Amino acid sequence: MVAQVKEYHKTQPVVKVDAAAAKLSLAHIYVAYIGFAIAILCGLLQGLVRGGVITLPSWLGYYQVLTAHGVLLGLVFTTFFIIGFFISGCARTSEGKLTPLALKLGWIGWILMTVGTAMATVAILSNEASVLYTFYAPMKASPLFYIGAALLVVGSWMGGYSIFANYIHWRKINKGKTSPLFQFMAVSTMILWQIATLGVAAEVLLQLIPWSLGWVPEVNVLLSRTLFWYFGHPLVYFWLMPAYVCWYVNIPKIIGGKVFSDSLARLSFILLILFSIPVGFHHQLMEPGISDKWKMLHVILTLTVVFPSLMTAFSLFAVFETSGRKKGAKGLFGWFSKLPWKDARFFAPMLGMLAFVPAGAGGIINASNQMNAVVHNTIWVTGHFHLTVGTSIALTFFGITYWLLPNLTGRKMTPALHRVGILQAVMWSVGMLLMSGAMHYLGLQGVPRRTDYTTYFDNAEALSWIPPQQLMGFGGAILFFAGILMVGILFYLIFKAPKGEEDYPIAESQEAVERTPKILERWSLWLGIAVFLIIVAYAYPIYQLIDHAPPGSKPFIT
Ligand code: HAS
Ligand code: CU
Repeated sequence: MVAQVKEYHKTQPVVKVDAAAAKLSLAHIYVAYIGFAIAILCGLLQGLVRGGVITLPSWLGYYQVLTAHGVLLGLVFTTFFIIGFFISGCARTSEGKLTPLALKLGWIGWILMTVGTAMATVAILSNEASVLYTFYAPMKASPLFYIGAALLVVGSWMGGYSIFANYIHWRKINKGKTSPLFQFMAVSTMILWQIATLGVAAEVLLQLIPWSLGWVPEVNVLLSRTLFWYFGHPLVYFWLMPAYVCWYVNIPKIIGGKVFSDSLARLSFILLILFSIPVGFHHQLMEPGISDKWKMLHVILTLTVVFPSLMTAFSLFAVFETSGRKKGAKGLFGWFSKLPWKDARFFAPMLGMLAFVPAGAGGIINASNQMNAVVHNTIWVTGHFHLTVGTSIALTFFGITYWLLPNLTGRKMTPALHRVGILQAVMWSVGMLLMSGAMHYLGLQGVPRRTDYTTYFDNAEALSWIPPQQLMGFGGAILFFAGILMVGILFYLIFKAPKGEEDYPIAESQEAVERTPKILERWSLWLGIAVFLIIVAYAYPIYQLIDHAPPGSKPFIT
């Protein structure tokens, strides 16, 4: 192990992110993990309640805890982590620093996001916003929650502008050159986020805030859900793309390889921008009021957006195999044993990639109209997203933390810490395997999602669901301890780990980047096609939802 780490440092130059960029990045990572720590406690409580092990005290509601869990992990941990990661990587690929404008925008964004998060958290903790992370109308939260969510989004736009500003500057001083792959990918992700969040911004600003302030009595529920899912699907790609950045750009360097193809990596990100927005109806396949034809179109586009993920899987295998063969691997699978299994920076994301194979297959099941009828609104879907975002993405973010934190704080990941990191990843995976496996199984039995513990008046069938629900709770408990271990590693990395220099791994490309087609960076073209597809997929159905709006719904408070 020590030899492996030493060997790595012999061949890799150590590059530092400067103090100003490091401070901004760290500020994001810290808030991310504070959200994470509160959320995993909520997760433990939910698991134990659903497993029938505990009942919550009267002052704490199940849906309140569930909302805190979903919002803090799905919206706060992810958004803060992603922007913090991108900011550091953009600095790392711009000779270690960000432009003054990028720094300023980044800090404005961080302040807005943090204030927004605090407002939404207060609303949830005071039981004024038990509406879950999807905040479906007509469930109503206090205006504080919606305004907090809006600030979080606006702040994240500023974070995006910071990344754009730095990228524009890079291209200005490097005229005619192909931009660094990391920056290209960060920009793509933030462009996707810009377009996607317009939907939720419209929903919150035009519908939910006026309604929760009592300015309008009723809300068009179907329109609000459609605007939400216009945002909600690309939201999951906003989580996925940073993990892909790690898999494409960071992991090859860690395993001593190169990016398989710079052009293919860029193309996959462009395809993700084009196809991950006009697909939101795959979350509404079972909803009335949207015609089959439009649902069909969204299903076809959903199956199209699978391609960039398959391209990613292909190029990952190619990187693993070529770097393994370079190290002398023989036979069909000899490369497997050449991977640096004792390096937590590789190990945790690798388990994430493995989980993404069944997770992606589950997604394709969900997207298939007839099968969606079986799984929709069951706890299968909860199983699906704990395998995607909860396993693949979370484990990748843990892996990123193992080099990012020490690189930014001037400390070192010791061999012992690598071992603890590997233990953490194994515990997290085992917990998820049990919990998400039980959820998938229960979903097929028809067990609903988003429900408190109940035996349905001791119905025999519902009673048979309890043992798997206990398994779910058991998995949740393992996850909680794995989460605590992660927070422990984080504290150790911030305060205790030995001082030293940790590399920020950025791989070179196997082919000369000059050969990357220039058209891949012609943003006006890709934005134009994206807008066209969005208009085709959404303009008419939204017009219909407004034109044929049923009577609005009165608020409902859980
Ligand atoms: Fe999903 C519901 C369809 C991907 C997250 N999804 C959700 C919800 C969330 C979520 C949070 O069509 C619930 C929302 C809610 O609260 O209601 N999903 C898909 C499809 C994909 C997909 C088609 N989802 C994701 C990702 C997520 C995520 C990624 C988070 C990050 N999803 C759906 C549908 C629903 C849904 C329906 C609605 C269900 C309902 O009825 O409510 C695809 O993008 C998946 C493509 C992925 C692949 C896998 C490629 C594999 C790779 C790994 C390679 C591994 C290697 C290592 C190289 C085809 C890249 C292997 C090594 C070895 C040694 C073997
Ligand atoms: Cu989706």
